[in-house]
Amino acid sequence: MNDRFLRACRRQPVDRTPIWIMRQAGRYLPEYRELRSRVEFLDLCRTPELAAEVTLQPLRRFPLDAAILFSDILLPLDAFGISMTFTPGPRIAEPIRSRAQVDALQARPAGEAVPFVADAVRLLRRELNGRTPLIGFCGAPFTLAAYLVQGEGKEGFGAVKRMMFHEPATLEVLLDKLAAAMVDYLRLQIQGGVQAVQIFDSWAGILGATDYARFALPYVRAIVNGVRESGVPVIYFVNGAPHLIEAAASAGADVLGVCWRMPIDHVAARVGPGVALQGNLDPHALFADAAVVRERATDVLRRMAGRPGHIMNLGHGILPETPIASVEVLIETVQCAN
Ligand code: 1CP
Repeated sequence: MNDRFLRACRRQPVDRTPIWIMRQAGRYLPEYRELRSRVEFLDLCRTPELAAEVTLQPLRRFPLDAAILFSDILLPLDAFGISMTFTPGPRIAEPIRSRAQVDALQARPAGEAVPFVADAVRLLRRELNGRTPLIGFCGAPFTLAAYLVQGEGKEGFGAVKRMMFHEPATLEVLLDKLAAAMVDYLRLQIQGGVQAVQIFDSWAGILGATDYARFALPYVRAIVNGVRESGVPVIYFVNGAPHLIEAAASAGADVLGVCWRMPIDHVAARVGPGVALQGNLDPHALFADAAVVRERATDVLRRMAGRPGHIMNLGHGILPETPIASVEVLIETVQCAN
């Protein structure tokens, strides 16, 4: 089995730097768009055979070192009975704005609410047959709350920040409930067979350091602690977070996913050797010529050369219009580098 990704998560020696790409299954692939033109996004996620198919699509094209389950961070909110649509971003039918709404939220077990996720994981483990490790994931509580309170994706997420200042205790109750539900959800994926999990904190960067320490970090720690017993490596990706790096590294995850904004060796110097790092090529670099893609990817590798525990990745999700040829150049560059 190709275990260089799992070895790098644990900061063990590897034959070369492993690579996978955040959001590698999805809209930049013509075969995804073709399938998606016939099937609604939520139906793709909720049908194990189709979710497994989309997960495998990038692996058929590229020699990636890990697969990531096809789903979305908001899917497990089904457990709270929250109804949503994707157009293409998520829209919550009734945004959560009041203490009464938060108090009324009660999670069903993930195994009852989203059994299709565990089924997709089991199917994938059979199909992958030990060739490539499978990553499961969830959203971090603050990022999930940002969508739940705002009702949709929106730069700034004013609604969750208003709740944070006006009704901090309400937000804390919501975050507590989300953290507990995500522990249950990740355990379901781990029981199904995922070999690593990533917690996506895409919006934590809108918080100042003091508020991050109160409204984001403790709930990520709760998730990390809640799955630690399984022994599965945990990756914590925080976006837009140069001001939060040391705090984020203290969440207890095995791997810190680094956004594209900082040179990754500067992050390494700030967090020390106790955590592996994942990242962090700017996703927009893939719109450049092959020579530039090669140069930028080599630069990231060079910055991490000799440091145990580096997983090559982008510094945020791959963008929908990304040329396939650039993805090929990126992967070749990593494969040939050491
Ligand atoms: O129409 C479509 O095809 C739907 C587009 C789409 C896709 C392909 C959405 C809606 N989600 C996904 C899949 C998805 N989302 C995956 C699996 C694919 C893979 O990784 O290979 C994952 C891991 C996610 C995670 C996700 N969803 C995040 C965290 C990662 C990140 O990019 O920061 C976030 C913030 C979301 C919310 C979301 N879901 C979909 C969209 C378009 C968005 C972003 C909305 C916004 O602008 O806020």
